[in-house]
Amino acid sequence: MDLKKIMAELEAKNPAQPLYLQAAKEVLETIADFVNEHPKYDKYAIVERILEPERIVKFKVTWVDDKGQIQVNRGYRVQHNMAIGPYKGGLRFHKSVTEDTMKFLAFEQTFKNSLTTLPMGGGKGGSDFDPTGKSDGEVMRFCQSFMTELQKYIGPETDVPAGDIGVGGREIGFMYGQYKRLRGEHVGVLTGKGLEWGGSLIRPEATGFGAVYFLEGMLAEKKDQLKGKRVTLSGFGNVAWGAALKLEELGAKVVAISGPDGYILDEDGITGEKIAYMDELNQTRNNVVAPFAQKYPSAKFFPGKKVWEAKADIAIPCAIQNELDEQDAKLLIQNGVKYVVETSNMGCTAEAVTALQKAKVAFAPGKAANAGGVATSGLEMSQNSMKLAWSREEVDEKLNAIMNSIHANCVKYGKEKDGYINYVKGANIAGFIKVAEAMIAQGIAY
Ligand code: 2IT
Repeated sequence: MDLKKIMAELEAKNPAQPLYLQAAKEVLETIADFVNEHPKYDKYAIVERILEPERIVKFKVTWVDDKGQIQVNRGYRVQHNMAIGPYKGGLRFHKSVTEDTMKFLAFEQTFKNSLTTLPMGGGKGGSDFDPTGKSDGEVMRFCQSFMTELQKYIGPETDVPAGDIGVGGREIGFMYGQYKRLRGEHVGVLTGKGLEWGGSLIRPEATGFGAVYFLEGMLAEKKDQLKGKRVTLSGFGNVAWGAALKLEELGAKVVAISGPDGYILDEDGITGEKIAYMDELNQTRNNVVAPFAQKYPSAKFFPGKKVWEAKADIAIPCAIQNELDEQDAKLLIQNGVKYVVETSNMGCTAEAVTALQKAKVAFAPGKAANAGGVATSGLEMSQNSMKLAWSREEVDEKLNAIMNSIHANCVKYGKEKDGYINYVKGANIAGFIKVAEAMIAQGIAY
């Protein structure tokens, strides 16, 4: 493959889509040598084909707010690649959502889902609807309107959405109810459902748990251990919450969390009821972490500052794309951070990743480290198909095994001559192989 030519064509074809171009470039740069060693991929134009989403649905979502005013939002579903299973991926409700955001996330999801070992293709959707400060009624009306259109394009064997930023159990419930009403079917069309109506145990915790299981693999690779390590997390959503729970259980000390308004440093550690409070704050959808310091005297709030300035051994970004830039990466290196587990999707800029890798910091990319969320969604789909529910232990054991397998695959394809593990390269190659082989086997279909 001619990397320069492909990137130039991609840039010309996707103007004003910097996120998609960033995600694509990172993958292309790391798989180029591998692809060139295997001429069949070029023969079947796999790289060119994988870069084009199979379908993008973009629609209008009209709803009425509490004041009786009519609001208009945009809805999206990018059905990126179905080679290895039905489209699968979350829905994001956030004011920053554009077609570019959706495309980059769906592209990443295809590789991530391939890594999980489960049969899931890649997709992503969402809306520029901003849940901040909205009432339950407003959220419900929005979700119902959104699903009224989306239901035309999804189904348990075609496309199975789930949550992402701004979409949790409440939103999944409202959307599931509307799908059921319109279609008259109680089927596994969404994951992240409530336990009483087809959901899986551990799904809410899964992304955070999975990231910590992946981190255990990274530590073991360096004959290191988690116990006693200082950890900084960004974000206080589902993902950071799940990570904090597992980190406490395994004896690490979370000293800082953050929100869009600044960060919280708590030298006593963020443990027990403080972790439950993280979830409470998240449920309000007010998008501020400051109240944490009012509630807990040991916690200090640093308004407008990024959490990466706190001293730590391990940093786990759990917020949003490009939340950690080159300057932050340099700060982490300076502060002695040895492991960065990117748990947000494309949480680090390309320059940040390069800086970390240059300094030989162990760096796990989101598509590997955060795959536990979608993997557990895959397990929810299995349980729905079998019409039964596994125990907490069963789900957790499977999640753990999946994360170990992803880690092993990253090491297999990412170990460099000097022993440093390039997890980005490993994840991209391992994710690519499965999708590419399936596409070749299925003929020139997509
Ligand atoms: O980014 C992600 O992998 C998710 N938001 C979870 C997707 C899913 O289908 O569970």
